[in-house]
Amino acid sequence: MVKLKGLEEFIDVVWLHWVLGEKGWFFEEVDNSPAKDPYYGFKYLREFYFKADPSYDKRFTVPMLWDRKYETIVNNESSEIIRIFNTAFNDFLPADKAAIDVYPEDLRAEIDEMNEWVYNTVNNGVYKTGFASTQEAYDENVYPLFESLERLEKILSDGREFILGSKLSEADIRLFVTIIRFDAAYFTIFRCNIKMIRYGFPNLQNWLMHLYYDFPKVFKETTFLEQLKKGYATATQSAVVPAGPIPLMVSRD
Ligand SMILES: N[C@@H](CCC(=O)N[C@@H](CS)C(=O)NCC(=O)O)C(=O)O
Repeated sequence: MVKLKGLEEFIDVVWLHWVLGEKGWFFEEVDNSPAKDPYYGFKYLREFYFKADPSYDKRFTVPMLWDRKYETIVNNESSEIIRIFNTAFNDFLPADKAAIDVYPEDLRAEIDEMNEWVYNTVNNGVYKTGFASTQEAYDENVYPLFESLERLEKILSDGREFILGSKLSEADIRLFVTIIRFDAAYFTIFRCNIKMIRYGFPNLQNWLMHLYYDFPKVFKETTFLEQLKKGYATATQSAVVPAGPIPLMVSRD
């Protein structure tokens, strides 16, 4: 959203290390993470949460949107941060960027309806499948996940450019972040392995490649496949990173 709306001047994106440590997310001079956070010199994400509220006792999650002026957390819910970025800076943006609207009036009902099942069975579905500790819980989630992928595959079968037709919308952004991780991480590490996107869902694969390769600033350059693969491998019991898939992202050539 920062790249799509051209918010770099207002929003500084600071990356944490891809390892989820014992004290939660932390900064470390590895890949694109700095050794410490550039504003306070914090080592851990939790330090921001405690600065905002010393009695905070919930999870220390990313993404976390911090207000540098008021020195507090604005929001830590990705779906809400998408909506904030969609409009909050419009008055300060050039006309072409201000005009970008991923939640336009005419698509709101469709977006809301889609968010409901896509979130429950796909975005969160991969986690419910991956962290299932019983066969029953796994079965309860893996089949609805793949039913939804089939449903998305069918939606895209009329050759439309984006999930809801000819306009890039919130539905694409929310789905992209899960589908781009699918073959690289969820298929193996979360046992979401009925089919791979690249071999089993040609329309979803084409849609994914379209976003990734045709809007590189927004999607390709903000995706760190090697890092996320290592991150998911270490987040689940084992530090061993599976070798495949090779290539990690299918090339267009
Ligand atoms: N509602 C949040 C959930 C965020 C979330 O669970 N983030 C995970 C990483 S994908 C996290 O930071 N987990 C850290 C932890 O549970 O300690 C959102 O989607 O923005």
